[in-house]
Formats: sequence, C-alpha cells, structure tokens
Amino acid sequence: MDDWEFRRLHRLMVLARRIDEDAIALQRQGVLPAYAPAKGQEAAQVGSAAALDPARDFAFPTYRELGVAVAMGVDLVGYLSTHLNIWHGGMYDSQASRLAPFNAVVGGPVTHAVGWAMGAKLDETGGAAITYFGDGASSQGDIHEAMNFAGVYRLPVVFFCQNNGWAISLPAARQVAGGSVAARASGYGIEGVRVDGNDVEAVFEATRAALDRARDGGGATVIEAMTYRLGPHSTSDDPGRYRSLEDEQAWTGRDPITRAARRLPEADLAEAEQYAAEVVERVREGLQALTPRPAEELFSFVYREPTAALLAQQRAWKESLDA
Ligand SMILES: Cc1ncc(C[n+]2csc(CCOP(=O)(O)OP(=O)(O)O)c2C)c(N)n1
Ligand SMILES: [Mg+2]
Repeated sequence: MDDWEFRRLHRLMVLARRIDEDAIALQRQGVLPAYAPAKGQEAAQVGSAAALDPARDFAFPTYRELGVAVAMGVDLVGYLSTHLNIWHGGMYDSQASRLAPFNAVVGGPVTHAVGWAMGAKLDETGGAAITYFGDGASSQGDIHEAMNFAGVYRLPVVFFCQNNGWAISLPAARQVAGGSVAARASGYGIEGVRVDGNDVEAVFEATRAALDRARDGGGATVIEAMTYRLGPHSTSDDPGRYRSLEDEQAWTGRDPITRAARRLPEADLAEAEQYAAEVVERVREGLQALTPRPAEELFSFVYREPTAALLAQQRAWKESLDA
C-alpha cells in the first residue's frame, strides 16, 4: 500500500473514532436514544470497506458499522439518524451509497447479502457483496444456511466477521467451539482467512483479495478479523460487569489508530484531527436540525404492495388519532 492510501485510511479511522465519540456524547445529552459504539474496530471496518468498488459492489452492515459508512462516504447525518430513531433504517440513500440500511437483527444482513450476490451473478454485473456480522452472530442458523448457499452456487460474497471477543456479555470462546469462525468456511467449500483486525493494511489487503476472487468467479470467502470492542456493547451496557480492566487495557495497547499513527508524520496526524473536528461539528449540527418525518410514513416502504394486515393497522392508527 502506498503512503497516500495509508494516510487516507488513517484519516478515515480518525474520523470514525471522533464521530463515534460524539455519538456517545449525544446519547448522554439525550439527543440520541441509544447508540452502539464502534471504538476499537475502526481498522476492521475502514480497511474492509475501503477495498470495495463503489461502482459495482454493495455492503450489508449490522448496527455497529460506523467505520464502514465513513469509509464509503455515506451521508453521516442520514446514517446517524437511524440512532435518532426518526425513520426506517436511516435517511441516507442506500441505493446510491451502496450501503444497505443497517440491520439490528443478529445475522440478518448475511442472508440479504447472499441474495444480492445471487442477483449479481445472474445479471453478470461483476459486483460483489460484503456482509458484516459478529462472533456472536456466527452461531446463528441463518449464517450457516447463507454460507452453504454461497458455497453451492459459488456466489460473489465476502462474509466479514468482526470477532470482537464478545456478544454483549458472552465471550466468543463460549459459543465458537474450536475457536475459529474462519475455519468453518472449509465445511461449506469456501475460502476462510483470519486477519489481524487491528491492522488496517492487513484487513484492506485480505478484503481486496477476497473481492477480486469473488469477481473472478472464485466464490465466497469468510474473513475473520480479530479485534476488540473497547467500549460497551451499547450505551445501555456496563462491560465492567462481565470483563476485566486488564483485558480492556491490554487491548487499548493495540488500538488500531495509535498503531497506524506510528507510521505517519506529526503533520498528517494533526491534519486528520482537524478534518475530523470539522466533520463532527457539521454532523452534530445536521443531526440536531433534523425534524421528525410524518408519522404516516410508518406504513410506507414496508412492502411494495401493502398487505391487508398492514392496511388494517394503518386504519386503526388513523382512527386512534380521531378518537
Ligand atoms: C436475532 C437476534 N437475536 C438476538 C438479538 C439481541 N442481540 C443484539 S446484539 C447481540 C449480540 C451480538 O454479538 P455479535 O454478533 O458478536 O456482534 P457485536 O455486538 O459484538 O458487534 C444480541 C444477542 C438480536 N438483535 N437479534
Ligand atoms: Mg461480538
């Protein structure tokens, strides 16, 4: 990776970190009802998303993918509006930005990505899907069906697992027997690799290789990025109740941003911070200026053709307003 590209990835990680910190502050100030911090996972998120080709690929995130949104250049006010809970799945344009609405169903985005990859294969678009999921999600049945389907049909999809050590309070060791999510790939006839998820360059290279193979008809890959969630599971969680300070401190010493910063001159670090501070300010103002959407839209965009049950709910809702 050349210096220019490395600097770009570092700058995106710093931006993700600062926006993440501000989102937590906004939650504490009562602006955001809840938030799922991404601190510590910036290299895994930025490194993987930066390897995508925005002209043909598509990403399917979980609820913790701020770094992916940052690296893909998604409108961050629209992205964070999901945490503001004012509209279905965020107010950014998913089609244009190539990032699906974020998904709070554990394992949910994985089946969507495989379906999208089936479409890309049938239409011969040359695009590949990437889907994000956690160590906890890796024990969900949907993941296994999705990987098997991708293996059987040789689909262009990258299963990107961020193994951050925890599924809320459950350690990965207690639900991944054998210890490796990547190792499961061989049972589905697909590639599996494990990378240091706090090394942004290693993540970028592994993802680029997997995307290239997917586009060349080589099928799917499981990438298991070994990382750590430095903060709480969500703003309602207290990790002090289930993990040790020593563990947190050990991983703080492996902070992906500090690590990348060692390769860069002071001037670049200062410039990255200044840029991040400007964007944080803009995003904060944008979020605070958002007003609620019409309540009627609760019923829009759920199905292409609304079901009878949905229409009945809509009628009941309207009647309750008149009552
Ligand atoms: C289908 C489903 N089951 C359970 C939950 C509740 N839940 C939310 S996050 C989470 C843990 C997920 O852990 P992991 O996949 O490791 O992702 P991480 O939160 O660590 O990023 C659980 C059980 C959910 N949202 N969806
Ligand atoms: Mg996890």
